[in-house]
Amino acid sequence: MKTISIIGAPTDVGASVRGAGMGPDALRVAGLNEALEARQLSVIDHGNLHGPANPWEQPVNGLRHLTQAIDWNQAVYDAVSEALLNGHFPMMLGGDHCLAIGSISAVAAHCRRAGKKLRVLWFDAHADSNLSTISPTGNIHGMPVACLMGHGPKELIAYSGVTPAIQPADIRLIGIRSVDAGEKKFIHDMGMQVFDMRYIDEYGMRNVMSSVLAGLDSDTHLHVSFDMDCLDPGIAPGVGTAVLGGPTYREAQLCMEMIADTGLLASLDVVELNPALDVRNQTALLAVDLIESLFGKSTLVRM
Ligand code: 6HN
Ligand code: MN
Ligand code: MN
Ligand code: MN
Repeated sequence: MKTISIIGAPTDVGASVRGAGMGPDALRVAGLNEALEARQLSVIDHGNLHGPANPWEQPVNGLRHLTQAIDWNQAVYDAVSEALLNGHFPMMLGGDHCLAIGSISAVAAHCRRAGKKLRVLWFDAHADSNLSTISPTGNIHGMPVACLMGHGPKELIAYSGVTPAIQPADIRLIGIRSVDAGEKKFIHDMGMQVFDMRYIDEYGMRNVMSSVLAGLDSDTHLHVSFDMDCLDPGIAPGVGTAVLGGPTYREAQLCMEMIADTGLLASLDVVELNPALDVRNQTALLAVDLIESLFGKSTLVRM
């Protein structure tokens, strides 16, 4: 039986809007653990990690709350590493998206140890590929993709001792519709594969998912980093940086179902849920619904 290690990381130090720190408990209140158990998974909920409070300061040298982000990501890195060493499936509940630096750094180190290939699917309205020199906000949740590829403050890019943690070819960005000018250039310079909303409109989600899942084999560790603001705000209002024009409910379900079909999913981040902006916890309930599909629940009738 697969064991899921639930790791809560209740902080919003990387975000522009307060509230994402309440994400882990909102997901529990929405029935996450019970839903996983109903999928015949064994669940160990490690509770919430501890870290520095949000001092709510202005950016310094283009980075806001750097020391706090370093500490939180160290805690996430350690917890995700331990789960992987124990043979468990780490599920990191954010918290804002800067925490994926620690989470994916741990996953990448595990892949190097185990001789596995890594594929990261980054679902987001944003590209999260900012640098301190080009970011319009200085918020570190806008920078994790760049940090993971070795572009960022030294303490944030070297958790495993190996920099960069991942290569541009290891990651696919999906659902993107809000990219800053400097980010666009960085994405092109790095040669990253981005499946933006225009691409999804033109080719359809099925083709997009076929492309992002192409080339996987039994030696691949598949990691999903799911920013709840990827979804259309009409169905997911509980996020701090909502952008119109995201995937519909069914498009999102199809993503999850096609990932489940691979049988390769081995770690997950669920981030940017902001209960302070949610309506009757509906965004958390939607997250749990999508996670059930990620673990094989399906509306499929045909055999
Ligand atoms: N997220 N591109 C904007 C910034 O401030 O860098 C927004 C980033 C949002 C990040 O939602 O994880
Ligand atoms: Mn443990
Ligand atoms: Mn994000
Ligand atoms: Mn986002």
